[in-house]
Amino acid sequence: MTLTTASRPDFLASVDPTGIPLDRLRALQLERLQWTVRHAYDNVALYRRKFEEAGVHPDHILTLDDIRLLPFTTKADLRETYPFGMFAVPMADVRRIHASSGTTGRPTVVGYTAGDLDRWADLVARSLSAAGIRPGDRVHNAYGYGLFTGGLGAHAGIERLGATVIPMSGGQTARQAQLIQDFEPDAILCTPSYLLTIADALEAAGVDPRSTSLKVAVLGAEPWTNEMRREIERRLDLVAVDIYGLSEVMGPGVASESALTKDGPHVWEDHFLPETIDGDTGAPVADGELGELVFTSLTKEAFPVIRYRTRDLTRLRPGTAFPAMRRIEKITGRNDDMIILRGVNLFPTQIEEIVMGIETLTPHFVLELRREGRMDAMTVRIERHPALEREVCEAAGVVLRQRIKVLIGTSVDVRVEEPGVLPRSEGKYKRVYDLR
Ligand code: DLL
Repeated sequence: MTLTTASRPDFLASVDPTGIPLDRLRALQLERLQWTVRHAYDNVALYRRKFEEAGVHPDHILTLDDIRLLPFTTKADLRETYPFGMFAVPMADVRRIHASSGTTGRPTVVGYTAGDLDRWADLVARSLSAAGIRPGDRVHNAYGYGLFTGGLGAHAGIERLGATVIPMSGGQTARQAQLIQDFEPDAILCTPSYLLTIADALEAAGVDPRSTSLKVAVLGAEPWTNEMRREIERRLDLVAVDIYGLSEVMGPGVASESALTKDGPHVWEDHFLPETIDGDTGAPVADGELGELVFTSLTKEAFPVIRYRTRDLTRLRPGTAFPAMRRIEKITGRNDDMIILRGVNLFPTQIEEIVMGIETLTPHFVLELRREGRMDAMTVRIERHPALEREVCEAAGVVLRQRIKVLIGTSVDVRVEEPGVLPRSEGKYKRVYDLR
């Protein structure tokens, strides 16, 4: 057990994200990368084995670019070592465990030391502050509490910021709508799709969603487009910003957006080193090019991750609101979400973008995939606008089908449904139903 931080208690501490010069940040990253690689090698059998197989040793990491010598880590590695095999500290030093259910197979399990929880709270507080939330504000937290990192991760950050947390969790939507009216929160944290469900519930209760006390929404945990952002901002009269994270790397607050620039989440690079790679070959792609996002943690004690492949697709961009910290472009989708329809690749967010561009349509849609004979077929089932005539909505459905054909290059069916027919989000929304 070599936690070499004991003699240097500030070694893993956060920096001022606004003011840090780039050369200082890069020097700090290198020092922390070297510490992380050694920590993982010394304490996690799987990392030691993979490093040895790749012929690489912690002593070989002399520059930040040397990270490319290291093997990638994938979800399969986490499954192989289920449940605690990749923890790098004794279990007695683990203060909390989270797990993601995953769609197939065993869940992935992650752990945190007291120091990890402390840094996580700092980073969520930093993210919320970037979103414009201030000490003393009231924050309605509708991310799910429990093994999911969203609820408890956001919770600690709200408290750390000095704001007041309303720990709602997900579900009981009518009650959420009621308590938003009664407690008058300044900000809400939840998935973008769930915020739409809450807006519907407010309307169902006879409340104009634009009339609430909410001024800021910090939304993440699922892909969403800038078109959806505009719809949410219009419908609820607030500022919506994007927060990104994943449990394997920490949870919410790996990267977050500034309310001033709203130009994609800044990666908190004092704690995480991002890379983008070609998903097929693993070769690095240049900043600015589309690739799979890969993270190496720089300060995690219980669960260090080395070159973890997120499956998320994005581009790295230069920092703006936080100049030294690179941004990620809004995530368009995951490798795993990609639908291949008769040879054409498409992401649900592309459909979302088109739907949100047609004013007479609602954001409530799902995609159904079926097999017709030897061909795959996709139906977009979309609810009609409750305030509009059926014919108007049917016409909008025809426009949707034409735009999908032109912009994505594939023919789909569009079925306009009655309001309230489709399932509503209570957290991460399931948009695609594969019935093949
Ligand atoms: O969803 C952590 C989180 C909670 C982030 C609350 C933000 C807010 P997981 O359940 O492990 O963790 O899922 C991680 O969700 O790899 C992305 O595919 C997706 N994701 C998370 N945030 C965003 C975002 C949490 N802002 C997976 N935009 C990630 C797009 C996101 N996708």
